[in-house]
Amino acid sequence: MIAILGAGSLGRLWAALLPSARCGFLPRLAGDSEHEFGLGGSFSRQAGLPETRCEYVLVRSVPPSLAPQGFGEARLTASPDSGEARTNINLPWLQSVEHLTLLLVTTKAGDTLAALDAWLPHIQVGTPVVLFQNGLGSQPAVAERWPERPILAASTTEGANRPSPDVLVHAGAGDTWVGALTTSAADYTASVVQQLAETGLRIHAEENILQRLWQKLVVNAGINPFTALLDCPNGDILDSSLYQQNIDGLCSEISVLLEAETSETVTPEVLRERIETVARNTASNTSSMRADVLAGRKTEIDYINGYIVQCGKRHGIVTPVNQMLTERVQGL
Ligand code: KPL
Repeated sequence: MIAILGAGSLGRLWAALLPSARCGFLPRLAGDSEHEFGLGGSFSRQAGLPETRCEYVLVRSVPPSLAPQGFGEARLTASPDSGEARTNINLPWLQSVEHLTLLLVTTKAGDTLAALDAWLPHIQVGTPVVLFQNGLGSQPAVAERWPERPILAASTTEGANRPSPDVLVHAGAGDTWVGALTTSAADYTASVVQQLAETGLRIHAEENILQRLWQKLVVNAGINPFTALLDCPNGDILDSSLYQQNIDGLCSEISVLLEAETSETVTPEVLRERIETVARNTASNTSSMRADVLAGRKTEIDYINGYIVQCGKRHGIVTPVNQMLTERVQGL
């Protein structure tokens, strides 16, 4: 069985696409206030939509008991919403964590340590754990806390969002890279890739997942805070004076830091081009940070531009633009 911890957009996407008989959500035992109790149950996949845009409707159901030993008692029923246009995908809460082949962690970056602290004592040490958090910081912290476990990280460009609490939209197909963070995890990468590939999504094994996470971090650092501060879709930041006045400074800071942290030399111009290519390709998207602000959730700024600032401090590199963006988003 594959367990999913965290029922945000990405967790629901995996749940909707993995074989339903082989996966289920774990109730949250700890974490932030956005508990997923009462989620789970069944997804309805709406037929007739273009392949690149599928909508899933989540039907709320009775929450399981919160105690790990008791959560097997909660059986969930199939969705009553089985109209002709929809194919139901049953998605139960997990009945047990005894025979897990995989744990997917799709919690927000800031909730991850607490969520795993609560669950890992109940999960066998040999179960691979895949971290899907945005930004950087939470993944190395998990690997440091449980070095004996097979901990992997994933970086994905799948587009998924929730236009309303019970609807998941798979807005665009992308790629997902998975790689080992702890030593023992290397032996598990192939089997994890194989299990995730059952979704039909494009999954790749990645030798250097930290480098891949840095590449995504740069793009998020150059798009997300601007969309949150300007309250606009990704593409609209490009013409704004806030972006125009700060993007070169931001890219210079990151370029110096990348060299110090990863020994990779990438010019500020190349970084800017990468950021703007993604902003143009996802022009009408609402970034995850803007979505968090709109929904009144805590943002992941501390794991994106805030992580860059912290990393700069470790290397004695000043990062005033990242600092300014972090503080302004924190103040929203
Ligand atoms: O990953 C993203 C996010 O919103 O967090 C981008 C690349 C900005 C796409 O929206």
